[in-house]
Amino acid sequence: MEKKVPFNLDTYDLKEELDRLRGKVKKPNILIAGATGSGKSSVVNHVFGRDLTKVAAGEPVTRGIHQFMSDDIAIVLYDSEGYEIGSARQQAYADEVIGFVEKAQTKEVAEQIHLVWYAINASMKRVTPLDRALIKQLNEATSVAVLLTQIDQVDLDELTALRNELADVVPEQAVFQVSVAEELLHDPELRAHLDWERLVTWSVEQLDQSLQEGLLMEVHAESEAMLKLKRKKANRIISGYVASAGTAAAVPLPFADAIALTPIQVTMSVHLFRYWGVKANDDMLKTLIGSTIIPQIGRALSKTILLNVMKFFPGANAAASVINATVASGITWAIGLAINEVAYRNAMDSSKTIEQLLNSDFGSLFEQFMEQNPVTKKKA
Ligand SMILES: Nc1nc2c(ncn2[C@@H]2O[C@H](COP(=O)(O)OP(=O)(O)O)[C@@H](O)[C@H]2O)c(=O)[nH]1
Ligand SMILES: [Mg+2]
Repeated sequence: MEKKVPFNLDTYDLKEELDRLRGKVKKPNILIAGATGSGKSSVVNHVFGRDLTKVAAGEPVTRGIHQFMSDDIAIVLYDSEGYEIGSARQQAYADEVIGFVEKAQTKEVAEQIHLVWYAINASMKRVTPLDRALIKQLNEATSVAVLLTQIDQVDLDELTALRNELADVVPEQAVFQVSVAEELLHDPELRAHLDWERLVTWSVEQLDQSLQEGLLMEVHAESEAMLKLKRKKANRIISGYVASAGTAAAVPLPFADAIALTPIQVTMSVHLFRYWGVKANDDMLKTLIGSTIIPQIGRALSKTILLNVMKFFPGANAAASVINATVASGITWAIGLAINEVAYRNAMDSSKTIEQLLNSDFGSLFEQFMEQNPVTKKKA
């Protein structure tokens, strides 16, 4: 049997682990299409909270389409230059875009275009035959969201007319009305007419599970609906680590020292912090984990819960300080959910820092999730 070396957080190479994680995250490829001035850049800036075309390095992949990617950005963005409405370039643009997407779809999945956001300026009050033809073709190749942009400039009848023009081109659920006008964004009543949250939810659902995390990481989540979606989707990250904790089996759990973490749970914690965009360098993360999470897990496990775990799971052998796979999975699950909940609370209300929240809430959340877990919950 493999000899177990006690885990040491101080010597744990967080950076190496982060690089490995970063390399593993698959990135969704998103193409932004539509006429010049339709609002493509404004959409990107609003959804991602920053101008990704400025942050990332851009490289032309065709005459008019640029690819923007960076190690620190979890999506790859393709921005097409667009065309002046009515210009001769219009048809050339359509040919270029569909040619690019159709070619991409012949490649391996990682290189395909996973999503298109097609912007139509609602204030133009029409959908051109070229838009219709191009959207139809794109929709046969991949998932296309049609964004009716700048809706602050039109009335409801005009919007309805535009939607009707799209009715035979894309499903109704794939049409989104948006605007970045402050007077709409900041008015609760008017905001209800905007589909920003629905656009993100729909887009996430179009993606393969392995690609969803990248999009959710980059989305600038502010609203409760968006943050809840992010919280829910984190379950997939957590279950990956729960599975590896299970297969690692016979995880040494020196709970007496209150160091109930193994590399699996530390990596999961870091992964979740990154997913939620917690801005902290490696040393800060180590300190956070070491000073806030570990002692609380230790305390929780050493009181009632662990006794119950021991009692009901014969595989958990207190004398040997070794815990069986089922119990290791349960603990990992509870740590993951507790960190996820803390990060969600931090995003909902930034009046407390992540460190304060970890100190005040993590322990009770951990116990609560241990109780809820079908594996580790106490039996009456
Ligand atoms: N009123 C209004 N103007 C917008 C909106 N979105 C973009 N614009 C304006 O439309 C112009 C073109 O927007 P931009 O995002 O650069 O379009 P792009 O050329 O497709 O990237 C800019 O002057 C924007 O300020 C919107 O929702 N409402
Ligand atoms: Mg632009």
